[in-house]
Amino acid sequence: IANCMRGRIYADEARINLGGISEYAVKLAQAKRIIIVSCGTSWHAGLVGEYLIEEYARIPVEVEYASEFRYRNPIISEEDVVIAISQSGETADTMAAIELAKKAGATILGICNVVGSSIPRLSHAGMYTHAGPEIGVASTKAFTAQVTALTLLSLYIARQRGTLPASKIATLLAQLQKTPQLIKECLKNEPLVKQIAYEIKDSTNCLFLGRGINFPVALEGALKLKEISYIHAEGYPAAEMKHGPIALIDEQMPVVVIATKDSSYDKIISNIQEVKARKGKITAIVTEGDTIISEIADYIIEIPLCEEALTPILATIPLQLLSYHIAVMRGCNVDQPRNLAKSVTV
Ligand code: F1P
Repeated sequence: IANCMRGRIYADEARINLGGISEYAVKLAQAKRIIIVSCGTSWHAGLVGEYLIEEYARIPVEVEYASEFRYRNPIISEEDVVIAISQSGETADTMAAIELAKKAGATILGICNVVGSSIPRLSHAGMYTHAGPEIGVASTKAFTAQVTALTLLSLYIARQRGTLPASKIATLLAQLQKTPQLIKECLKNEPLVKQIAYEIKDSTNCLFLGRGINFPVALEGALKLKEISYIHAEGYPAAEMKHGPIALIDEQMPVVVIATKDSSYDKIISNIQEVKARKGKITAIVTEGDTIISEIADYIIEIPLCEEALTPILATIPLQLLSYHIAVMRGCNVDQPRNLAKSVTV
């Protein structure tokens, strides 16, 4: 995980233990469906989780905004497993969604950061992300820790169900253990990120694009910028651009693209070219050594080469740093953004 706020930028390890869910291993492996409920940044982590669980464990996943889910009449069965994700463990919408699912007989697993908070107590079992306290209001290291927890969970279920070769699981776990080191590498780019922040800081809008597992990272990049710098930002799946947002692109529009070397790479290059043709200012998060995108983009930020499943953890770091520096340059209080509460308990 990386702490990216309040002038305290450092890499650390989140110690995540799956022991707490072992009692529910069979239930999880046999689940007909997994429903993830959460809000804000935690919802974005849930979207990464959807990709990972469906890809590796082959169980259908739905990711719901708890704030919507709680007010409709969702179809929930006893065979569903509901995963509630929350940094604070106190978010009222997420708690209400849990109560609803519990009444319908679903099994509830919590993924929370604050030990002893309400959501773990409402859940049947769960895991703590142990990312340490979020000093500021906006969630940063909790996000990378949540994604790490969901990566572990997807591999855990895949192992129970036999949906992924043991060798692939071993490769991913070995790489996961190296992420603190890889995150340190990402943090070395901070001076460059600061320069790019300077170029973007006076913009009124910003677009974030990603595909596949990195689409939720684009959403999170946009949310962080909105939350702490008050620049209007949108996250979009890059392939959706042609269905509307492309109309917004001109020389005034900064576009941040997650363009790492993964299964979406070729397609994202053509999306970047579409932006370039309309004079959008492109910042691309790329895999180190990339030579193709550096020819097209205005700025590139490299992250280390890693398995596709781990790119969300690494690609998030420069985006968090970017919004942090933009917010500081605009004179915003990064710890206490206006109108935002650390945990939304109403
Ligand atoms: C959810 C959340 C945060 C956001 C802000 C408001 O909180 O939307 O992601 O940064 O603090 O609440 P949580 O359920 O993850 O604690």
